[in-house]
Amino acid sequence: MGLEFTLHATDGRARTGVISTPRGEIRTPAFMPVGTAATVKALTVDQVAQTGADIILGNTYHLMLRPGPERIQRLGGLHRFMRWDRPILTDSGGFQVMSLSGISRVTEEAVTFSSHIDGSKHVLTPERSIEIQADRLGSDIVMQLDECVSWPAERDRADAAMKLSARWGARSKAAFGAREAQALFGIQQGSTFEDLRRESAERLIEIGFDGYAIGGLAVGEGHQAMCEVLDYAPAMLPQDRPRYLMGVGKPIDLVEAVWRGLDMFDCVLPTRAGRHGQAWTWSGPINLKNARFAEDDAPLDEAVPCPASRDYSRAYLHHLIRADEILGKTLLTWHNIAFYQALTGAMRTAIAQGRFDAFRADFHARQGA
Ligand code: PRF
Repeated sequence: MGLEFTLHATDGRARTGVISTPRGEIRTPAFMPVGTAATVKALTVDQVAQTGADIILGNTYHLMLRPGPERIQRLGGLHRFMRWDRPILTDSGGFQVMSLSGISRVTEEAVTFSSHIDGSKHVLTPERSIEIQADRLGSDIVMQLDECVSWPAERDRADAAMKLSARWGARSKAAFGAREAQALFGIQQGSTFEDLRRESAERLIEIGFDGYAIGGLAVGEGHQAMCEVLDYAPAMLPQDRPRYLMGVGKPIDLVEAVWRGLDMFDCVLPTRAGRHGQAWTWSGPINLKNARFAEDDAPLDEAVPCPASRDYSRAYLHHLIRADEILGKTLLTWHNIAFYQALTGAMRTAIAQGRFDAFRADFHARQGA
């Protein structure tokens, strides 16, 4: 077993605990900044670490295309390559193929796709995805290859993708074998069909994983439909293993998912939207491009323990973003990641103190959501 998961407290369905890996501890609920191409865009690893992030996410899809997994292995693995010595979770590639590549084709054997960079053809099997993640990159938490259908999905289509994902889960587990220092997560699919979600969970539990992800959400169904799935899906997964909601989300999505029993999250939103001037604060989201910040001398959010949140005026950030200065992207990304870490930290404390319902109500009130 490549990781230990210790639950410290529960409050309703919400949980707080620690995932222990050989590279360090991950406090849950945890938000993983996205480091797609061996970088959390616009930040140094020291800045990422300073926000309190325990783990970051990397992408098989991007790294297999550029600079190539074999090259990263020759350079000592992904941790050494990018100078991040804490845990890394890598996504398996399938989802990025669907969302980013040109033509793609899914068969029982593999997903075949053309690169979004140069159009070159590539094949990704469950076994090759494991090899890239576990052996070449040296990931700490490896995700199985899966097929995520877009929304809305016809039942037959969602059923077939769920079953293919389960078969790929079994092949992933066989390829992963028994590893001491690395962990393998299965991914539940089934779109918004409760019985398909249940069958998916049962098939994955039968295979046996170190942790379980909920995939196939935040693909266009909207906040409410996602919450409806999260009302039943987490309870289908083992209580004593980490539950990871893939590609989610806005701060309010995280709060709602934690309330329903999720432990881990990743999303490009704080980094991507940050580069475009969007910032999240304890008083709600704001966009620094807005003219109302042109002469606002206040910092972004004094309550967030990050230089980007405390030491620069909104007026200065407004100017940097309007002028498309690199520093504007860095500071907004840094602040947003620090805010997400402050948010998961506050949720951990609220759960430990048995006041998560009050925290959630207060968060809704302050975010105007
Ligand atoms: N599968 C994988 N990665 C993902 C997803 C998925 O379903 C999602 C869905 N929101 C984000 N990232 N492998």
